Amino acid sequence: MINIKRLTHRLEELAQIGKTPNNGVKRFSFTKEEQEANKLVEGYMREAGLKVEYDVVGNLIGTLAGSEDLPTILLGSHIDTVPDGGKFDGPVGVLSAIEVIQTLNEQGVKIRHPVKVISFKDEEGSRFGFGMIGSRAVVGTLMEEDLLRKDEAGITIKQAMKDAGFGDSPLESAKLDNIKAFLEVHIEQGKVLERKNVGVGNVTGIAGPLWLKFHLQGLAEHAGATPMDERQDALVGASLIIAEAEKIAKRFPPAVATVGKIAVKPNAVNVIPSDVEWTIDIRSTDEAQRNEIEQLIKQYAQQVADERDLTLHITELQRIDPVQCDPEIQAMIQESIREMGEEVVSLPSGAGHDGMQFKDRFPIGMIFVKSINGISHNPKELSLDEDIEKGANVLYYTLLKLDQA
Ligand code: HGY
Ligand code: MN
Ligand code: MN
Repeated sequence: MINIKRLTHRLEELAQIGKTPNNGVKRFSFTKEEQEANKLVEGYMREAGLKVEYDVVGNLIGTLAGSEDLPTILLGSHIDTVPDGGKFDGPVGVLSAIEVIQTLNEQGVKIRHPVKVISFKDEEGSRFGFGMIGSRAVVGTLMEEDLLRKDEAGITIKQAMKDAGFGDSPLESAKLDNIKAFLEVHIEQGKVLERKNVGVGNVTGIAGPLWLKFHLQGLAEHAGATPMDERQDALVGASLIIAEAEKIAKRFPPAVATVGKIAVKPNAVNVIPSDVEWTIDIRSTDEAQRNEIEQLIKQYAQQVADERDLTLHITELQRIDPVQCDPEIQAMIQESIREMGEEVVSLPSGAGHDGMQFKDRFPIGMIFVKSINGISHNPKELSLDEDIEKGANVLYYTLLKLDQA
């Protein structure tokens, strides 16, 4: 069984890096906080007996040689965060994987397949509005033009990558071949496990996020001197579209749609807004359903723009297909949960994860750890030690089953 004291101590130590005033965590990719966090995780990987390296995009990779010449098993998650995130989203997966390898080495258990533990670069997409840079690179779908995306200071991914000491060889050099499967432990970030009163769960599939940026252009005019029926008010237009997006999404449960970011220009009390930019994050485990929601929102937005003499531009930021977790790996996870005397609960993931990038390339499996009150992407994010211990032990037993398969 894994050493939960060591695992939770490392979680706590990592959470100190990028700490925010209200006890959250902010570690954006290619920043000094994230680099510092990578250094710490490198040390854990070495202590676990992993050979440490970085690839061209800055994925931190710990490798354990297998006793036989077989395809590689990938483990891992991410340590980058949303702007004011919790300390469990990502690190629970990276540190559980390291803990499992360290435990196996301490027990002298030989693993047949080579194993790579990866801390994937920029899973969240918080800094550049384009996520999963590391997992895309690992399967060769990260393109040069993707690196032209900019953060709010106008710095491109390419520049940030270079400034952090990466990016000095072709992107293709990050591609990993001959992979058997990918296994990830992650916090649920929802309320299902809590409602079912279990600490861990088997993930059946991952909802696909579609991120769109809406830009509505009207005309800046004097707030006092412009009659109400002669305005081209971009913000009133945007608010009608945002409210309708929620109504549309509610017609298609369990799909979701979220407006998370908005910017108004010129953003002055006494000026009618000329420009509004906002994002919509639409998710469903059913791609056809997600496409229907997308079309309905876009049609309504164009109708509002036409009626109010506004100009509408919609940019696609990212479109990731929903993915099913491999049935055989799910069975191994369920068996491991049963062997630990826990009730088996299977559930889909509303949140996106790196495993989505591996769709149609190699099988994936995910193990969820209960989130208290289902809160995540928030400093109040919390998972209990006993549940984190269960998640890491399920990973331990599942890895052994996968290694024998
Ligand atoms: O957006 C997501 O679902 C994940 O947290 N990156
Ligand atoms: Mn995550
Ligand atoms: Mn997240």
